[in-house]
Amino acid sequence: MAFSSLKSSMRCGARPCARAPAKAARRTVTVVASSVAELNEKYGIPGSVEFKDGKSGSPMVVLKHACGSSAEMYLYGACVTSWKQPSGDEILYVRPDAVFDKSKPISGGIPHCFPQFGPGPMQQHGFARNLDWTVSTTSADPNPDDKDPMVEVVLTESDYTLKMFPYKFKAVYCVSLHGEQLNCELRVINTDDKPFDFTAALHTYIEVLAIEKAKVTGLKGLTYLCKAKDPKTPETKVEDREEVTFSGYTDSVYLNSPSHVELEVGTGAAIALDSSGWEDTVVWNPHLTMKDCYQNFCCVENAKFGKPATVAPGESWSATVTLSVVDVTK
Ligand code: TA6
Repeated sequence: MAFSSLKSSMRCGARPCARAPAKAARRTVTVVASSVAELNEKYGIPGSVEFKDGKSGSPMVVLKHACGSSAEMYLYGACVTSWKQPSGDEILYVRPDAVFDKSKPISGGIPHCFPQFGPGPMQQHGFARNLDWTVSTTSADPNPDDKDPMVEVVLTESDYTLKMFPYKFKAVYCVSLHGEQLNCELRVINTDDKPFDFTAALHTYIEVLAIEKAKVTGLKGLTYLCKAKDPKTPETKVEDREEVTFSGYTDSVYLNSPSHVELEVGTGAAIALDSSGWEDTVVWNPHLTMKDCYQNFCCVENAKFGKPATVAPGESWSATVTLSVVDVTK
């Protein structure tokens, strides 16, 4: 963790952008690449989009922006595990108990919850976080003033998913760097001949200096489901705090939250989440149930939970979030 230099990296040159525009350099092929060498051959853009073996040999993609920011995403779970500022400061958090051998979902970064946020009949947070996603396209703009690297991955139904979610679907996840900002866009297409419902979230783990110093703003006045006592029968409450702080186990689903929410991380910096389509915000800190690490992170999750998404055959649902670093001392 190197938040001490975080403020010096806030050049704020980047503009909010839900998704990178069409790029001049684009690599799209239809053949499924299985090794890192093949992935680089088919989709790699040297210096901007590179594939490598990550931990436990699990393939990952590294995005590098010309401004010096970077991001890493494992294809297993399409889990973004790193987003760094040009200073080298890491913004995301990966729990010390995280494993990368595909025996369980990666615990940290930005795991997917789809097609169930939970709790519910399916495994906790659905199956998207414990399946390999397939690369569909990459791009990077050769214009040196605005060189946005992007990777798009897809997940479709399989015998495994059909047992839990009996529908054909295509989930398309696009991750890009716009300057120092991280953009994540999820689109779920119904490729079946009957409608389906789902709930979803991006379970974003953000590193904090110390949980006692962390504050989430933008939630005052909202109705929330407090899952702290019993996640299956949450209590409905109304948030009266300007700043949500953490003095114990916290697991709250804020319904109809605003598009802009911030997490102050305790260093004078905040991580802003600007979203569209997600509708709800989940705030989670495990407190003493995870003694080894609860001090170091807070999850602020964009979710579609209160009102599940309903998608008709041939239709799609989409949502975006842009994460950026904000200087709250100014
Ligand atoms: O998003 C919050 C939450 O649903 C909590 O209820 C808690 O169970 C947590 O996620 C679990 O996440 P994990 O990645 O450990 O399955």
